[in-house]
Order: sequence, then C-alpha cells, then structure tokens
Amino acid sequence: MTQTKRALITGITGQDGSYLSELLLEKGYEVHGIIRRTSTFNTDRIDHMYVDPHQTDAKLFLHYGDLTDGTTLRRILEEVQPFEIYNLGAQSHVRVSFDSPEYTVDSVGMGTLRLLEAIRDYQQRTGIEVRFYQAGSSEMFGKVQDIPQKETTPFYPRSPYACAKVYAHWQTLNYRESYNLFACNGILFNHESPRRGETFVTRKITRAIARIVAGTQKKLYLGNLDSKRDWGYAKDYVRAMWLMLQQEQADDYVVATGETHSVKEFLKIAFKYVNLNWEDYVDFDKRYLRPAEVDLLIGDPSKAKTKLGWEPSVTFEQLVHLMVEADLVALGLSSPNETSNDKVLLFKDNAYVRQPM
Ligand code: NDP
Ligand code: GDR
Repeated sequence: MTQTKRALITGITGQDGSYLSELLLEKGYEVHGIIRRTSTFNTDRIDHMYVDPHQTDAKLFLHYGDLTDGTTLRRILEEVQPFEIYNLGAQSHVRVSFDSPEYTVDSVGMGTLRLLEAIRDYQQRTGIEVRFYQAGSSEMFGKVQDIPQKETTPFYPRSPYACAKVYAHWQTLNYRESYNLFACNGILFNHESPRRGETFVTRKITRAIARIVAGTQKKLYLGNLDSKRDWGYAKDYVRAMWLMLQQEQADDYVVATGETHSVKEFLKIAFKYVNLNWEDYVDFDKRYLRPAEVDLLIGDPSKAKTKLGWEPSVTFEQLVHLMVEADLVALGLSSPNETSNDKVLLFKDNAYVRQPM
C-alpha cells in the first residue's frame, strides 16, 4: 500500500500558500496548513478547497499556530507528521518591514529557525525524513552586484525584511550541512496573480484600474515608479517549490523569468488594457517610498530550468492583462477589448476562459 503524501504549509492563507495547496491536492497530497487566529475570517484564498474535516474525503486540514510561537510549531509537527514542509509564512511586505522591523525579523528570521529546530529534533528522534522548503527572496540581492542575479550572486539586503530572509537562508543552508536535513532555499523573484495582496504594487494598480473604470476611484497614489522587477506568475512559481523537494539532492535555486520591467511599464500596459492613459490617474505620495530602495532585479533561472525542468508559462504582458481582467471581473465589469468581440474573459476554476457575454 502506498503511503499518503502529507505536506505542512506555513502561510497557507497567502497568495503562494493557496496556489501551492491546489497543486499538492491535485497531486494527491493530504495538505495541512497553519493559520493565525484573526477577529475576522482570513481564509478567502483557500475556502474553495476546504471541506468539513468530518467528511471522509477531507484532504485539507487547518491548525492554529504562528511562526512566533515555537511550542505550537513543535506540537503541530508531532500531530501532522509531514514528509514535506513549505515555510511560506512571513510578514512579507518590504515597506511595512521598515515600520515593524522587530516583528518582521521575528516571524521571518526567528520563525524559520524555530521550524528548523523543531524538524531537527523530530527527524533525529523518529528517523523520518522531513523535506523543507524555505521561501527565500530576490530582495536578498538588494543593491545590485551582478546582472542578472543568480545563486552565486552575493547578498546585499536593503530592508529589515530582506535582512531576515538572508538570515533564514543561511540557517536553512546550515541545517542542511550540519544535520543532514533535506532543506532547500528557493530564491524567488516577484510573482504576482489575481490573488496577490492588495498593497503590493501590481495588485494595487490593477485593483485601482477596475475601480476607476467602475467610477468609484479617481486617483491612484504611488511611490517610486522607476524601480525594476522581474515579475512572474505565482502559479508557475509554486510548481518550482514542489519540484525542489522532489530532487535527489537538496539545493538552492533562483526562480525568475529573466526579464525586468519598471513600475511605469506595468502601469502603461495595465491602463492601456482599458484604453486609459496612466498619467491621467497616477499621483505621487512620498509615504510609499522606502528608506532604502532596491532599484533593479533581474534573475537568471538557468539552474532551475536545467535541473528542475522548470519554465515560466506566462509573459509579462499576459500577467498584467490577466490581473487587470480578474479585477474587472471581480467588480462585475468586462474589459472594453473583450466586449467589442462580444466575449468576456472570466476567471473560473483558476483558468481564464472566454465566454459569450
Ligand atoms: P503573503 O503575504 O500573501 O502571505 C503570507 C502568509 O504568511 C499569510 O498566510 C500570512 O497569514 C502568513 N503569516 C504572516 N505572519 C505570520 C506568522 N507570524 N506566523 C505564521 N504565518 C504568518 O505572501 P506570499 O504568498 O506572496 O509569499 C509567500 C512567501 O514567499 C513569503 O514568505 C514571502 O516573503 C516569500 N516571497 C514572496 C515573493 C512574492 O513575490 N510573492 C517572492 C519571494 C519570496 P495571514 O493571512 O494570517 O496574514
Ligand atoms: P517588493 O514588492 O517590494 O518587490 O516585494 P512591492 O510590490 O511592494 O514593490 C515593488 C516596487 O514598487 C514600488 N512601488 C510601490 N510598492 C508598493 N507596495 N506600493 C506603492 O504604492 C508603490 N509605489 C511604488 C516599490 O518601491 C518597489 O520598488 C515583493 C514582496 O512580495 C516580497 O515579500 C518578496 O520577497 C519580493 O517581492 C520578491
């Protein structure tokens, strides 16, 4: 009899956690996620997968916990007995990390250490191998050293968030080397989707466009429009996480598209999709500037392509379009481009389908 594949995900309620859960469920895994207690529901992104755990076909289970609470992490590990752990939980907003540096470092840096320690003890005591994925970030490269950035590029973090991710990266690598843990660092460049948090720049833009078209918003206030990012599609990136844990050897991988675009380029393409000129709607607000900025990120995904067989499936323009479209659909609007063909693009079951209006 084959053993059920069992995975534990921190950050399951986030953008990546939701896509990764879908991928693992599709692959027949039993998925366990750690959620935080909040005063209002925070499970919107995973509700469509959830079935009452009393039902026999339940495959997704949620546990209350927090990366700042080591005792609970240990208890959940003992209860779930996972074979794979994906550490996606984090205070993941770079600008906010300047406002809340201690909490950011606690959840991102110390949180990773707590989890690694719990895994080390569990594995040594039971002899069961646990494979670990650490959600590293291109922000670790920070101030540009090499173009494009690859696995061997030195880190130069420029925010409390990035410093904490560098710490988590090195601890992950050290646990691999010291205790023979199967622990991988993904160094993922920005990845976006209709499920992206509303305060990250891409989603802030696409959501604002839908509201402008609906007539409920007049202006969009942004900070630095000149920074450049290597933006990919989140659904592609969670596939890379899974692939890393299926290899014979644990290793570290850059995951990126290999293309870079400025915030201005994103704005231009996004507003053009609804036949508007971004310059008529965007104003500057210095509150969105960061004390230190990361000006240019562009990744070299050669290693992931060669060793994991990973490829991005969505171009930059397609990504911008699918995000604008999803926000238009969410407000019950359809894009002018699509209506002219008497078709509407609908986001259904995680795919974009054209349907007659
Ligand atoms: P999100 O911000 O969408 O999700 C973060 C998740 O972490 C949420 O589920 C959140 O829970 C949870 N979380 C926050 N604080 C804690 C805590 N103290 N204990 C436990 N869980 C916590 O991030 P993404 O899905 O975009 O990113 C996933 C991971 O990948 C993060 O670690 C991020 O730093 C990293 N990353 C992301 C990239 C990207 O472009 N998206 C690129 C590179 C790395 P809640 O819903 O309750 O807030
Ligand atoms: P980033 O993403 O910092 O790269 O981190 P974000 O979308 O926040 O910023 C990208 C760039 O846009 C500029 N910008 C603004 N950003 C926000 N959020 N809001 C604004 O109004 C605004 N105006 C301009 C920023 O200055 C920046 O240059 C994301 C997160 O998901 C991290 O967790 C992850 O590790 C990295 O991507 C890779």
